Formats: sequence, C-alpha cells, structure tokens
Amino acid sequence: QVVSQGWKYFRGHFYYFSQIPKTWYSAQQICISRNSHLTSVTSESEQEFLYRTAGGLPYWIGLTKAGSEGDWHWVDGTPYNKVQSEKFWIPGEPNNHGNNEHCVNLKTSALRSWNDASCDNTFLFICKRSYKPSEP
Ligand code: 2F8
Ligand code: CA
Repeated sequence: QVVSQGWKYFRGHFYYFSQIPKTWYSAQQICISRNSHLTSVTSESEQEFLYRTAGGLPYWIGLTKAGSEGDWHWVDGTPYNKVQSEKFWIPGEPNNHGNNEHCVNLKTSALRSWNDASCDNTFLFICKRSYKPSEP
C-alpha cells in the first residue's frame, strides 16, 4: 500500500487534513476519490486527536442531516450516537442558523468543538480511511 503520504495514523485509521477549503459535498467527493470518507468521530480519544491536530482551524467532518429528513448521520455509515455525541457540540449548537445549516465542522480546539454550518460554505476538511481498505 503506497498511500500514506500526507496521511496521519491514529488507532487503526489514516486521516487526511486538507490544505484547500471546499464545500462539504465537494470535500466528501474528494475523500471518496481517495478511498475514504469525511471523518466520523466515534470516541473521545478520536475527537481529541482530531481537534488537537486541527489546531483551532475549522474543518468539515462527515456528519450531515442533508438528504435524511433532518436526522444526523455519518457519511461513512457509522451509526450516529446522539447521547455519546452530545459532549462534542459547542454549547448552543447545533442551532441551524438561518435555517440552512445541515453539515458539521470541527470549529475549535476543544472537546466541545462541533458546529453546524451551511454545506455551501468552504472549509478545510478531514478524510478518514481504514488502515487496510483493500482487505476483506
Ligand atoms: O454564534 C454561532 C454561530 O456563528 C455563525 O453564525 C453567525 C455560524 N455560521 C457559520 O459558521 C457559517 C453559525 O453556524 C454558528 O452557530
Ligand atoms: Ca451553527
């Protein structure tokens, strides 16, 4: 497997922190083209790795309620755990500002870092892929 350039390893996955801002959908398409998805967040340690590496810059993650009748879901297929995820939202978020915020970014370098924002905004983004994606 040749592709680890620019990818950071953490506990069984590789993560790509982009250097070019994209809309949420465009970012997800780029992740897919690199055998990955916009990242899910499934534990406090993973969240810590992500916000520390992000260093306070906002990055899109793979959480959206677009196309799902308002239900938050991860684009990599991970089930969204509402209870376990409460502690990752910035206080007061998600607030669906302007009635048009259906995608989520990691906005601050803190455990409570998630904000819902308009999917049409451009931000840096984080892709996540498994360590050995081509193995069964
Ligand atoms: O105050 C929180 C609020 O700040 C901005 O809106 C004024 C954010 N908008 C964008 O990032 C585009 C809101 O999402 C956020 O809730
Ligand atoms: Ca918001």
